Amino acid sequence: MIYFVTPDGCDDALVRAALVGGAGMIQIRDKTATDAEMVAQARRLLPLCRDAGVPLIINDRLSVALESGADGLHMGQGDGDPAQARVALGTGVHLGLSIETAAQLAAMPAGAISLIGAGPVHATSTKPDHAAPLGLDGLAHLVAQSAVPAVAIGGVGLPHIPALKQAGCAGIAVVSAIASAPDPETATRELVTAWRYA
Ligand code: TZP
Ligand code: MG
Repeated sequence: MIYFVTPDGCDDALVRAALVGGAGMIQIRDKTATDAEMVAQARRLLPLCRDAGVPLIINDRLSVALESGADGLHMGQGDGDPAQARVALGTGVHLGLSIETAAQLAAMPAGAISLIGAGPVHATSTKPDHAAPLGLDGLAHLVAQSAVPAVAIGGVGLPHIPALKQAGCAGIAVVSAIASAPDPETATRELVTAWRYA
């Protein structure tokens, strides 16, 4: 599964291209938008995502996830208590959590979490404050320990797909492999095809 995570200030056309290209999940991640802007963007994108049968997830902001009616929330390690977020979201709503180390995985309230974003696999300029890269071996080790499905994130793209699928990942989460591609729709389609046949 190819999970498109938006860059800051993402316009709707880029999300549309990822959907048309076959992305299986979308996350609105925008460190520059106001809550109101994120709610408005989520409300515009929800009908497109629903048509495509693709969950729309909000990064970091529980209140935005609740107010917009999005399909779920993705939390980082500094974004509060996932168990409390689970109570607020209710059962059956997607809740993702970023996992950077084995200690974080061990401390995770696994029953509250639908999916982990494990990484960064590689260094990436998309998230300047990222944790130490795990490398493919570190990532594979984390995924093997995880009780919940994992997507790999951080500096990943087409060349890494075979190893990441082999490691047991449920998919890859990407920003620049789609957002910085000359043709984001085609780039998404190539990732989807590569994942399918890896
Ligand atoms: N979390 C860990 S690395 C990262 C996030 C949000 C950024 C991933 O961006 P890219 O461009 O796919 O490396
Ligand atoms: Mg966060």
